[in-house]
Amino acid sequence: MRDRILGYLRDSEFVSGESMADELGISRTAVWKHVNSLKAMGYDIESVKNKGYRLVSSPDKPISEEVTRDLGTEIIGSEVRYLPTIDSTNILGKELARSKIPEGCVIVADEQTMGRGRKNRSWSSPKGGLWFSVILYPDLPPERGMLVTMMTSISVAEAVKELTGIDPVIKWPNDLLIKGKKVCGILTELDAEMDRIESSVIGIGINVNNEIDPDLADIGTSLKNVSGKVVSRVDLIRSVLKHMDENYGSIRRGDHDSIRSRWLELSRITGRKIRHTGPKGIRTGTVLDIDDSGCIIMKIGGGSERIVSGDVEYLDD
Ligand code: BT5
Repeated sequence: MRDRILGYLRDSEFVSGESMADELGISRTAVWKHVNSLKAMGYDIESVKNKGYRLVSSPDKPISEEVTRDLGTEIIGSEVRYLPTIDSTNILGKELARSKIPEGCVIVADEQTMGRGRKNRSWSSPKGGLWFSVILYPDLPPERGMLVTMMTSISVAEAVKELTGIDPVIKWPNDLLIKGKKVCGILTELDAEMDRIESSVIGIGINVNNEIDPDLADIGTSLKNVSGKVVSRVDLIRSVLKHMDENYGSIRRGDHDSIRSRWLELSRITGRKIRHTGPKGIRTGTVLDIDDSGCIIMKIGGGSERIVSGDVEYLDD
């Protein structure tokens, strides 16, 4: 009912409480209550005597009503659950994935109290940023799981470019950097059997208008810092979801190659000298390629090696 009232408000300059009550078959008091709950959600609605209600502005909050409006995606954003505060959107995402919520469900929060990075590192998630998780059930073997992270980093890079004109660089395996500083991190958590992925919860953290923790100022930045203006979080998440829907379509069609080549284009990693920290310790080498599973093929000494996990630093900036 509230959504329909919002629809009427969006469609015309002024709309009377009486006409909405008639069309919806509810009382004018019920209309008034719904208008008040929209106001409490952050919608600025004025009421003018003899004219009715007018929507002055919508909140830039990633609430379902704003994110899903005419989104036009096939899978991603099938449902959007917004919470003002949460421990971690990935924790709830994993619970919902276990209960087999329909694919494409998004959980988004204004702030996280226990935001996590890889290897249990913490992820600073204050108000003003975009912290969300997307649940997918990709028909892929576990060793191809990295493809969903790759298509996600491509999608965020495309959305950032669309909204700010800035081209972020993808850093293996999951970061987006602008001028060498991290603006987005991705944490993909897979639940897999031997031969197939059961579910994939893709956690995406984007520093949008939030303050960067002083301890992270040397390594992190926000879109507001780099663009010099406030960026709409609603527009940004909508754009990310649309790009993800398109790129996930490529994965579903079995077109893994277009993901790999787009990722290579946006990462410009080939030929770079890197220092890799992983299970075998710290080693340096040159990136020869990224394989179909998203692993780095690194030239080291006279041979080459496949890098599956760990952290990478560039040595030739
Ligand atoms: C990541 O881990 O980059 C994955 C971050 C994923 C965050 C999202 S938010 C929604 C969802 N829910 C969650 O709980 N998580 C996901 P990693 O590559 O391990 O990087 C972590 C490191 O980045 C930390 O150790 C810090 O050095 C740094 N860091 C922490 N918060 C940051 C921030 N807001 N911006 C830039 N760098 C940050």
